[in-house]
Amino acid sequence: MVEETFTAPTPRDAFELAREKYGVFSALKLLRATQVQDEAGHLRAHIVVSVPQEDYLASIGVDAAPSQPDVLGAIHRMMRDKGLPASWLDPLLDPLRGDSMAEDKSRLLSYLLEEMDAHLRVQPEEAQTRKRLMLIGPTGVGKTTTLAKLAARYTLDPLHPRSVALINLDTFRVGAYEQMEHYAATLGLTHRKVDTIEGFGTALEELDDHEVVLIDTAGISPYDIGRLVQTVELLKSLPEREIETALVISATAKYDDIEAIYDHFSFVEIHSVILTKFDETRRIGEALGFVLEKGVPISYVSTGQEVPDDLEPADKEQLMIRFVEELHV
Ligand SMILES: Nc1nc2c(ncn2[C@@H]2O[C@H](COP(=O)(O)OP(=O)(O)OP(=O)(O)O)[C@@H](O)[C@H]2O)c(=O)[nH]1
Ligand SMILES: [Mg+2]
Repeated sequence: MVEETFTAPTPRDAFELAREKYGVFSALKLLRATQVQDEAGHLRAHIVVSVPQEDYLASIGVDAAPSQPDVLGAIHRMMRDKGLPASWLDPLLDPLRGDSMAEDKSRLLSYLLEEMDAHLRVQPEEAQTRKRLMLIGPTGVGKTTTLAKLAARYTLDPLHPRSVALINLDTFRVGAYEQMEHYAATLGLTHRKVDTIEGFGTALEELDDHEVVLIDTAGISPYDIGRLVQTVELLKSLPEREIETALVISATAKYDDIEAIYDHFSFVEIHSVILTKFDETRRIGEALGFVLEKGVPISYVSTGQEVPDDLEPADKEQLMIRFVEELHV
């Protein structure tokens, strides 16, 4: 990496200058930004960026890679920039170095998109089956809202309306019971609050005649050990053969954070991922990259706060279209 300084009226303009010089594919990093006064007394922004060595050499006319421009590197950086992890990209791109395909941007792109399409998994919605579904995940991602949307979706399904009951394992947060009670009352559903392992088992037995039982849990922050221990005990007590778990993740989260959340919940088998807050990001690559890497299917996608409208079963084609659209932004 080489450090280079750019000066402009604002830090943003200065960074734009760097982008103009090196192109949007260059992995520029902002190191420092300071404000200085020029001779005429005007405030100017100085920024220092680090520039990849080969880009810097190319900018002063020294070709560090005499054979050809690094198309493969550019595609790698673009996909990284859109959120896909290097751990997924490298095994696909590294073997192509030296291959003629590595010089062809559109072939490389189609190859990666085909690989994504081939490996991205979605869980089809099965309208007629009995279901015991528990939503788990960090605080505030939209577990309870999604649960309410699912409850409405299953209850009001025009082809296969199902009897739905709700269980609330969130005994931690003030207002959690009321939030769920509100949704249960709106839809006319049975609703149980449970705070012990025995109570959980009893509630499941009593609700056995319902086709669908949706179970809400408390959001757990990775730093809340007490809550984690209690929730682990509850989850471990499950009759596992029957209860399906969906990990709820916000599509606005960064890859590393999603990974930390996933590891955090790794004590329980995760059957699918529900992605929320799709309306709040233009960068779904982080979330898609994560499910690709883990091979876990996406079951639903939440696209807003409206209950029950803003929820869709995951559709691979739609997800791919959205990702491709984001490549051009
Ligand atoms: N924009 C947007 N907001 C959402 C979406 N899903 C949920 N929300 C909002 O996110 C906030 C938190 O939603 P909850 O359903 O209470 O989240 P939770 O995961 O149950 O939260 P805890 O129980 O506190 O862990 C609410 O304001 C929801 O309306 C979504 O897809 N898009
Ligand atoms: Mg909740």
